Amino acid sequence: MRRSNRIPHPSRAALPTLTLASTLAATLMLTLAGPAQAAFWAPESGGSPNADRIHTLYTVVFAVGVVIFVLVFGALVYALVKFRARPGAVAEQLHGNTRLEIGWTAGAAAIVLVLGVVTFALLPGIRNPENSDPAGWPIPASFQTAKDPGLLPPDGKSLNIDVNGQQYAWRFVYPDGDDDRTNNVVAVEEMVVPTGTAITLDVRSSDVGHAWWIPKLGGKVDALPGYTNHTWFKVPLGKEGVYTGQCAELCGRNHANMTARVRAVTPDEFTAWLAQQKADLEAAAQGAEAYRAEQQRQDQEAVPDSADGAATGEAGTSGDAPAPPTTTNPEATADDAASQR
Ligand SMILES: [Cu+2]
Repeated sequence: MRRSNRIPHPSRAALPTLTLASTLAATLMLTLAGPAQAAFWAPESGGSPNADRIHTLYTVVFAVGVVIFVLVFGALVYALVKFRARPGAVAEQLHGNTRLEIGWTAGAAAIVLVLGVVTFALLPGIRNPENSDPAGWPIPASFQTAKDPGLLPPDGKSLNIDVNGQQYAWRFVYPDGDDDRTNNVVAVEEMVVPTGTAITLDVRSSDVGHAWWIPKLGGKVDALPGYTNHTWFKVPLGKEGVYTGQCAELCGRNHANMTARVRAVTPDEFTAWLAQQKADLEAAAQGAEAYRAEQQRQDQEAVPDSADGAATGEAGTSGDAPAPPTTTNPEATADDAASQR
């Protein structure tokens, strides 16, 4: 039995037209998809000057690459068509073309030179922190805990935050310059920062290798146990909002859940947030202190009772009293102490 409903093959002549049309349609679709697809072509940016410069550098290199691609493949397709096999055609036998060879060597060298110059021109702005804006958060001296001048903005002032990766969360500590690490403001999973302010990060890990990356705020930084890596960002004033990222190094079975968020707020909102955090810590510390005092009082009362019964004399350590609260600050853990500089 013969099938009568076969789809006819496109004619030979229609094939190149079809290919060209579909390529054009795909290109148009991707181009017109607009800002939502911007990250398809280039790294995300817009949240910090260093991310913007990474974007610029990428775009320049990409554009040069596109020009080279078009030239090389244009020449290739031209040669394939123009010099394709024909009955009786014999290829010209030649040896070398000095001008052409010097030309493409010099051309390639020039391309490398241009890319090198552009890269080295943009690199300092990507690596080195910028000063805060005049309307940024006035950083109190106690929060300027980054000491290495090579990692600071030119004016030497940054809000320094400890970023600690652990399976499977990011923990942010805002050291306040004193030796008491239990009274430092801590945030988990969401870092809160003021806009218009130079933020420097000390990136560490408590366990395995992680990678800190909020694409709109700059490049990726490894978080490794035993090392401290550094990066920075400055969210422009007026660009308040939430910037999201993801641990960018496979760190275990829940790696996919290790998201990261930076919430940029106005300098005034940040002042209020920080004050609230400090107040909460203070209240928690006072609560713990009151609890300890009460426990001590109860233990002392219990001494006469246990003295006539128990021979051990370890008054107050047993019994059914609930466990004392842990320290007010989850930062003060042993593993963290080990990973400090
Ligand atoms: Cu991780």
